[in-house]
Amino acid sequence: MHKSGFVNIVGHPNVGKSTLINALMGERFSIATSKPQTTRHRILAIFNDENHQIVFSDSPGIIEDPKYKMHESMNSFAHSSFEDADIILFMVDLFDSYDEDNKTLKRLSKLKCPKYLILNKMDLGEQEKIKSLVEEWKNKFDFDRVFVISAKEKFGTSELLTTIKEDIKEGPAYYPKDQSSDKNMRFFVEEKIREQILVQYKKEIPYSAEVKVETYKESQKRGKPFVHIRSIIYVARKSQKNILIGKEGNAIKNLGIYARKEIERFIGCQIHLELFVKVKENWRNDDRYLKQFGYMP
Ligand SMILES: Nc1nc2c(ncn2[C@@H]2O[C@H](COP(=O)(O)OP(=O)(O)OP(=O)(O)O)[C@@H](O)[C@H]2O)c(=O)[nH]1
Ligand SMILES: [Mg+2]
Repeated sequence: MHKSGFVNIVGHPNVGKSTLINALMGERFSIATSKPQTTRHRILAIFNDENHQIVFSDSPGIIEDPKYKMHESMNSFAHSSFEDADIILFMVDLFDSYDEDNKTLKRLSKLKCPKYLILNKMDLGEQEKIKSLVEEWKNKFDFDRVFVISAKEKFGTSELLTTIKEDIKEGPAYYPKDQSSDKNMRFFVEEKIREQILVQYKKEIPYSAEVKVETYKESQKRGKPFVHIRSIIYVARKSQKNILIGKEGNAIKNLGIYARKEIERFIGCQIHLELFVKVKENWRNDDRYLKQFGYMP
């Protein structure tokens, strides 16, 4: 018997949704950093084994006070994940508190599909404290299943995967069994570069930057696969371009070194990475750019 299902992970920014996707998939698929609003798109990660196909969906955390049109698009990706799930995983940081009238929880309570509460970051607390917090969560909110995990330490994640496999219904594979995402390699390259921008730059730089791959050319070098990648980093102001490039180009050189390593690991071959920076004033409110960058249809 073959089973399949759509399993959507939702939750506030920075709770560990992308880290969980990576733990379940067994590879660094969706970028995850210590900064909130790391994920900007809806990304499908497709888990396949002989008898199962689980289509996991990662999405941005809902932004309570959207400041740009880009935020509204991110929120629409987040909202869409509430609508098409066979199972919903609502993830929270175990140590955060939620009111009974929390908007997301209210919305979840109206959904018909099975709902799991995923209490994450259990590695950060004492056993006794965790026990009482879990009891509090269980008493306050009604979920079909509750898991206490550490996505980062991969604690409890294989049990979660086993339960999902049990709960999904008999059904066909929706995607070819060798496909692992709805996104292409260019997208993942852009994400790896953006991840390094999030890691290496402070304040508004990561939030003002967008990455687009212009050229992705596969070839051979000394009999081995080789990819040449040319990529543009867009920022919203001239001053941000200067910061991104840094004194004598040192900052962007460093960005390139780390991004190249991550991309090579992901693609599994050597690459040559060229990075350019362009200013597109206020792109986060500009429909043309939002379309070009995949935030709008
Ligand atoms: N200590 C600890 N940290 C965790 C755990 N899971 C995730 N994190 C950290 O929490 C931060 C946010 O993780 P992400 O996976 O990017 O969170 P997210 O929910 O996808 O965030 P957005 O994409 O911004 O909505 C990162 O620094 C992770 O390393 C965990 O189980 N324990
Ligand atoms: Mg994320």
